[in-house]
Amino acid sequence: MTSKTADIAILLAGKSHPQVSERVGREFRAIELGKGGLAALDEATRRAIRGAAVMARVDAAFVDALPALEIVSSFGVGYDHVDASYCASRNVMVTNTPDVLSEEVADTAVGLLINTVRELPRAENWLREGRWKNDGPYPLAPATLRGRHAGIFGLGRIGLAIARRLEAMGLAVSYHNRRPVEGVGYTYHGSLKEMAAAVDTLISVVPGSAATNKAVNANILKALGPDGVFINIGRGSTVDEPALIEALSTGIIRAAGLDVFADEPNVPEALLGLPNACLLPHVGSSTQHTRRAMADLVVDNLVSWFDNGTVLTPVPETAGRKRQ
Ligand code: A2R
Repeated sequence: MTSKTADIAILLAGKSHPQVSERVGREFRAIELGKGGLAALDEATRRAIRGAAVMARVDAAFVDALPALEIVSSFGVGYDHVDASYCASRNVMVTNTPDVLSEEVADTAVGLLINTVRELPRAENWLREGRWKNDGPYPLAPATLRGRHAGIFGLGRIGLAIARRLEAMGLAVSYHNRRPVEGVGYTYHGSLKEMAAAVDTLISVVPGSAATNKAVNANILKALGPDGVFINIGRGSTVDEPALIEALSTGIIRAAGLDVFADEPNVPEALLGLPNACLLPHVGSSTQHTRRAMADLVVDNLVSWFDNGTVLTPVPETAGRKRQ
């Protein structure tokens, strides 16, 4: 425990990575948020809390309940569970954990794409169920990655890591962001619909936000077309899930690979029943290696804030702010 920060009260909210709990406990005065939530903390404790390491929802009520709160250090690159605009309005710094997970998530995206197009999980089940021995070889996969054209919805840090992999695998790559990215050679589309119509493989890796909510809807899936493959590695909220189920059930698109869902961990029964849906339980960054790096960044942001008044990875809403 360092003498400088040992008295600073830091709230651990949500299911913390063990390395976050352990390091916060070592560097600060850690306060675990129990099942009773903030209401279960006594007033003196609530008033003492100056930082929060979170894997939980942070809304206006959360911020208002902690009058001395200076910083919310969130685990994960997506921070749609944190009301960052409200935090900014209350002068509360918000940080996330970008970059350290980009390559891992890109690996998962490519694995999910291959599994979806080439039906590898189904082929493995064929073997495990004894069907190779009894019924013969697994049927030839109707789809291939050869000749595919991928459209990346959200060519940011993770999107670029996915694009580099797909390029190396021989796929054509296009993208849609609100603005073109300088210095990349991939074809830019100013509208998602225009891109969906131009490609046959749509990969969503945009953050969850009001602007991206259900952006991948029936019209986009129709534009993607009957050979279309949809991969979601970003946020479940970016897709109209009933429209996706309809598109997969009726041949509007060929297949989907999903790592994220609208209401996790509740995956719609209709999706579970679809053979052309390849489903993962939100494992994009889930390796011990990468989760440790994310945990370290959560704590490093807190340490830096209370040491020198700046952070390593602020979210855009609070970038450039310093501790008063
Ligand atoms: O729109 P831009 O030029 O700000 O580009 C960002 C793009 N993006 C959008 N594109 C179209 N319509 C929107 N409404 C929209 N909002 C954002 O998504 C940018 O290129 C990309 C996000 O990239 P980064 O901020 O670098 O995030 P990173 O690290 O790639 O992670 C993406 C998401 C996370 O937020 C989690 O939800 C998930 O992947 O793990």
